[in-house]
Amino acid sequence: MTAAYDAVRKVCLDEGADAVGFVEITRKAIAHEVNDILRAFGRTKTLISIIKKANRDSVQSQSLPVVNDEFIKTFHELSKISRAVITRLNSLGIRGVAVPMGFPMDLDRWPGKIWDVSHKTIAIEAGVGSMGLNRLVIHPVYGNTIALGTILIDSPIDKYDNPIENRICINCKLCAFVCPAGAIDNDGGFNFLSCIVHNYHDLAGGFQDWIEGVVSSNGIAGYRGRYTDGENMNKWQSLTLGSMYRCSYCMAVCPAGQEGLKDYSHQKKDYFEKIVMPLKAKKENVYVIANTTGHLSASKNPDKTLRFVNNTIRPSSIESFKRGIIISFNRLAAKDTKLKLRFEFTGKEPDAFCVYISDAKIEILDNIDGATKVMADSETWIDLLNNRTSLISAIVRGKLKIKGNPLHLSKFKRCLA
Ligand code: B12
Repeated sequence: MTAAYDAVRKVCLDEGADAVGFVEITRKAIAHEVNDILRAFGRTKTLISIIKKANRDSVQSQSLPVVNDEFIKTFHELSKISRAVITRLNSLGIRGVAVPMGFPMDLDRWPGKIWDVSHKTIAIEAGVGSMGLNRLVIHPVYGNTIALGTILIDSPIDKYDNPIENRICINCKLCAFVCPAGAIDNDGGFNFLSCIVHNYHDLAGGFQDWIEGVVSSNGIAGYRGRYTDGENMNKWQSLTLGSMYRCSYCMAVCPAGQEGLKDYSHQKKDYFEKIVMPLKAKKENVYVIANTTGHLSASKNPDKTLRFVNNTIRPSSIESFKRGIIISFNRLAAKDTKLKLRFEFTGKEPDAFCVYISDAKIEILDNIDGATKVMADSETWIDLLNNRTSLISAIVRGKLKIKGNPLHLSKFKRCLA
């Protein structure tokens, strides 16, 4: 049965969605997502991108409880709307599932792709909004203060949507200016690690580091020397209520979209003073990994107190190692490094790829000339990265061979956070 675009759209809007768009499962631009989509709902024929707008004034508040309460409620509302849409569609003979807005995610896949559907990718394909410099989807009217959801249904639709042609981001770069952890580059780069270790400090981003801090502290005095009582209480709050972000400033300051531009276009100075500067100058802890761009950026702002954390995103597979190289790449440490490495893995997870580091940038390539070759058993390599074995032991056991300069491996390690 093919469902009618207008009818399904009306169901979504009637149930409280603020915008809706449709994407077919066969669309090329989402091909890389299809396996995970079908894992979530094997009958998927159509993806419905659905959004709920948040109250912009709450997101722009300097009070984190106000901001976080707004996030929790908006996410919750969107979940409720998605469930209600499915119930209505069920009565029309259409089956479907709603993908969670954020958590719960499949943490067995950590640190791989733990989410099933990238709502941003679907929203963009569904023409609901376009990507901003801050890596958030911006709706033409409501801006980026929106929660995104996706409903997977088993029915094709008689019409599908397409991406918006014009960019909604106005390139004001306020998001890059206000980010306390330097995660947003003026040229469109995004430093995932800087964002997650600070913003998600009381969530997934800081959890393992805290556990390891607890275990390795020397008694109660050692623990108290490491963590303040306020930090302990923030952990309690986040574990109890969920979604206790430490930031969201990149979303708060974004003026793009019709509603936001009303506040911004004719009174930029006022907007800067009332919305941007209070967040930039807010006195607070910023969590950083030492000697990374996050550290450098936070240390330039006298209103921020630096708190150092470790990178606990450790690969559990060759696939997550490959992704992790990009995520953990430390531009600061790599600024004078030029390196070509070729990895060849055998055993449980065979794979081969090259890593090229130059001009503080990293690339993963299929082939490269003149690279130092690292040939390893895949499980041994993961053990090595998790300190469960040593390089010497791996070589002696014949599980790892290096062809070329062995020092290149330690040079490579120094380029990762
Ligand atoms: C992973 C994730 C994050 C990560 C990475 C952010 C990112 N740019 O992708 C972190 C923890 C940093 C994060 C932070 C935030 N997030 Co978030 N996040 C997600 C999640 C689960 C998937 C995002 C995704 O699809 N990325 C893939 C592509 C499309 O994104 P990308 O920017 O092109 O590429 C980056 C990622 O792929 C990442 N990456 C690459 N490999 C890996 C591997 C692992 C293990 C991880 C975790 C990430 C990762 O690095 C890439 C380059 O930076 C979605 C929920 C969902 N299921 O979709 C919410 C989502 C994107 N987040 C959202 C929000 C609101 C936020 C925050 C504002 C939260 C907050 N209150 O502070 C911040 C904003 C930070 C920012 N400027 O992006 C909203 C966005 C709404 C909107 N208007 O677009 C979403 C859609 C949740 C929702 N249902 O509404 N988030």
